[in-house]
Amino acid sequence: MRLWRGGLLATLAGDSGWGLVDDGALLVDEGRLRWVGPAGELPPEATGAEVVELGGALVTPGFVDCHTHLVYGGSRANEFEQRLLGASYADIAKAGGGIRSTVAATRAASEAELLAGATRRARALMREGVTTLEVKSGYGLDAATEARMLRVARQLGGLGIDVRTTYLAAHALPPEFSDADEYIAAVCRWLPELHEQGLVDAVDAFCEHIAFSPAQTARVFDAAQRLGLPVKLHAEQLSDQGGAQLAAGYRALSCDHLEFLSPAGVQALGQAGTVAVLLPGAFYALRETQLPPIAALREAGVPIAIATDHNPGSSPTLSPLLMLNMACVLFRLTPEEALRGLTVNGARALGLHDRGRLVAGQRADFCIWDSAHPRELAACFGHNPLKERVWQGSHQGES
Ligand code: DI6
Ligand code: FE
Repeated sequence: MRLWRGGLLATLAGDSGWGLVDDGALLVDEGRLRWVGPAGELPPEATGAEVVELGGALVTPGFVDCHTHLVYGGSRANEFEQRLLGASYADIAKAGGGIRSTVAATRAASEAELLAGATRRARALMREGVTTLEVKSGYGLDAATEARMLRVARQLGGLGIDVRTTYLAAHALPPEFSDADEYIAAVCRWLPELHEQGLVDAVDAFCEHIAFSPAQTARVFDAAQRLGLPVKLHAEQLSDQGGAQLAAGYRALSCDHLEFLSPAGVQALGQAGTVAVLLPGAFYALRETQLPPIAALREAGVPIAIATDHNPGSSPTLSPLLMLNMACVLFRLTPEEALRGLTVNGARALGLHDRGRLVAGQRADFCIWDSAHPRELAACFGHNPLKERVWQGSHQGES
C-alpha cells in the first residue's frame, strides 16, 4: 500500500463543487483508491504504507480524453493555410481534401509507422495528465486499414494509459465507393469481425451534410446494437441534422461537437442520459461562431464533457490543458465544469464509472500539479504544471 499525503485534493466527489480536501491524503492499494480524506484522519490500515509527501501540491483525477482521432498518417497543415485564405472546412472536404487526404496517407502507412506517430502523440497527452484515452478509427475506410488503426490504438495501452477504441468507419465516403448506402452496408459488414477480434469498444459515425444521413447513421447503430456495442455520434457540428435525437433513441453514450444542437436535441440528450462532448479545439481551429447551447444543456441536466478531438485537420492539438482554458473562454464553462468535463464526465462519455473522481473504490489514476488551486489549470494556458501522473497507483516517469 502507498499513501500520498499533504496535498490539496480536488476530489469532484459530489455532483457539484470542487470537493476540496486541504492537507488531504490518498491511500492506494492494488491500483485503486482505498481511502481518501484529510491527512489528520487516516484510517488504521494506512499504518505501514509507503509514504509519498505531496508538499502542498494540487491533486486532481487523471484526465480522460474521451474523443480523439490519434492514429493517422500524414499532415494537413496545408489545409490550415487554405482556410486562412478563405476556404471552409466543408469546401476542402468537398474538393477531396480533408478526411479523404488523411485516408490516403493512412492507407499508405505501415502499422509500425502508424504506431510510431500515435505513440508520440499519446505521450504528449500523457505529459499533460491523460490517464484514459479514446481513439477512433475512420481514416482507413476499408476493412484492412480500419483494423490496422484499431490494432495500433490497442497497442498504445502498453504505454501506461487506458485506451478505449471506437469504430468510426462511417466517417467519410472512400474514393472507391460512389454510393453512400453501399458503403454503409460495407461498414456494417466489417464490424462483427473487428468486434470478434476484440478491437471495438464503441461505434461512432459522422452524421452531417458532408458525411452520412441520419438514416445511414441508424443502420450503423443497428449493426452496433446487434453486437451489444454502445454508440456515440459526431452530431450537429456544422448543421442540425437531428443526430442527437437519433443517438438518444439508441441510448448513445455521447453526442459530440453539438454547435448546432436544437432545443429538441437538448431535451433528447437529457432524457437519455447521453453526455454532451464539447470540442473547443475544433471550434477554435475552424473559427466557428455558433456556440453549443451551454445554458440549455445545463438546464436540462445534460452532463458535459470536453476533449481534445485530436485529429490532423480540424483540431491538431495535443493539449488537454488548453482545452480546459478554451472551454471556459470560448464556451463560457466554469473552470469546475471544464475540469469535470475532462475527468468524471469524460469517463461517463466512455461508459466508465470507475474513474474521474478521487473517492474510495475508484481507480488510482490521478495527477499532481504544481498549482495552488484547480481553477489555475483552466485559467493558465501555454504552460504545463504537471509534476507527476499516477496511473493505476504507479508513478509514471514521463518526460
Ligand atoms: N469531426 C471532426 O472534428 C473530426 N471528424 C469529424 O467528423 C475531424 C476529422 C478530420 O478533419 O480529419
Ligand atoms: Fe472528432
